[in-house]
Amino acid sequence: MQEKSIPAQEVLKELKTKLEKDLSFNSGKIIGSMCTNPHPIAKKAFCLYIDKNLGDPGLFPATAEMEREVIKALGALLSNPNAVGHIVTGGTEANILALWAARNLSRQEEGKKEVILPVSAHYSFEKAADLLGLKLVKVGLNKNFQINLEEVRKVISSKTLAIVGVAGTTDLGVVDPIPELSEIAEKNDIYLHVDAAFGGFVLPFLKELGYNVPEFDFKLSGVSSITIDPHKMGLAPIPAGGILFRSNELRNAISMRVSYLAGGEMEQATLTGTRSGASLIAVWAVMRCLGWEGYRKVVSHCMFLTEKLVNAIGEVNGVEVVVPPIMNVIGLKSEVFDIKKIAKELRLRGWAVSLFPSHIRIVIMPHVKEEHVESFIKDLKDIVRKMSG
Ligand code: 0PR
Repeated sequence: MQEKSIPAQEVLKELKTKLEKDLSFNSGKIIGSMCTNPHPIAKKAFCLYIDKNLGDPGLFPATAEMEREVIKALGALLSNPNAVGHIVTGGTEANILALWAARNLSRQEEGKKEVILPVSAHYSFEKAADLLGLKLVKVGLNKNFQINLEEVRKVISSKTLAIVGVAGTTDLGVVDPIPELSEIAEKNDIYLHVDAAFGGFVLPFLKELGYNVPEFDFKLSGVSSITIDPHKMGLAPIPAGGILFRSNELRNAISMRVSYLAGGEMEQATLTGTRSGASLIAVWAVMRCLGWEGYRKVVSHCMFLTEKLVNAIGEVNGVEVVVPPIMNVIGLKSEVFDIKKIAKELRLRGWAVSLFPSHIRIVIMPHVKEEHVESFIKDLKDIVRKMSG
């Protein structure tokens, strides 16, 4: 950093040039990300209330009250208006908090260190296990890319601390059989966490839209906690993840009292101390502005475009979808071409797709418009045609 001050106007100009290389959601080229352009009201609210700190709720009691309102609303969306929890930095923190609670709840029971989860689970569980001294027991998938229940039953033992099911996997948007996992968890008295970081803001609306959606939430009595991220399909600015516990007793397992704060004594159950109130207020604002009706429309349009893309892929020789998509996540594979080469060609044409070991992931987020999908299809067809010739 230089010694002398620089006028703000100049710094802003500098920022503009320095950030030119970043992609923008508005370009429509980001077609493999789980984040999107935040809703305008969320951006506005975020900027207006940037100074709020939920780490000292005594200073910001109204913001803290709004967090309870958001959690109650998300709880209602997930079939439990009595759920408790927090808006945190993202799905990673939410997943860590869930396993932290599970570990603390079973602290008395020596040797309970294993977490059973599908190989498709997000890498945040690796971080959680490393931090918490837990061992991940990874289970394979069935032909529908869901956790293999037979294997789950086999690996359960007296060492099992928790089971994780995913409602909207990172790579394919697949939903694990949560009703069966819930039954298994209850029968064996094991903590069940559902990672609906992406699916939480999709599945309830798909259900209302008449799609055949499997149960995945607190309606299932074995579900202890759920991750649901507003900064993915919730149209909120980063950072905004969500962790919901079935009851206060579970949340209390990770809560601690802090007595010296300017706002007075408080108790906290998040990883971070100081944390953004603006994020939470932005989540509140976008939920209020859209209402469930608004989210339903967003999801409905994303699914319309997803289906359009799937149909178009069906017409391209040599490429196919990995599995018919349940939500707005599409896996693209090929038995004929090198999928990495297709990804490379797409990227050369500016398409920011995700690349998994054997497939390309496309996510039709709200910033992806019909013309973007059409132009993507055109490019895909062209690439495949050139590769065939
Ligand atoms: N759980 C699931 C099922 C996820 O898919 C993700 C992230 C997480 C937890 C962790 O959430 P945070 O990243 O909020 O901590 N899913 C996306 C992924 O890894 C995140 C992402 C978002 C990646 C935008 C790229 C991107 O441009 O693919």
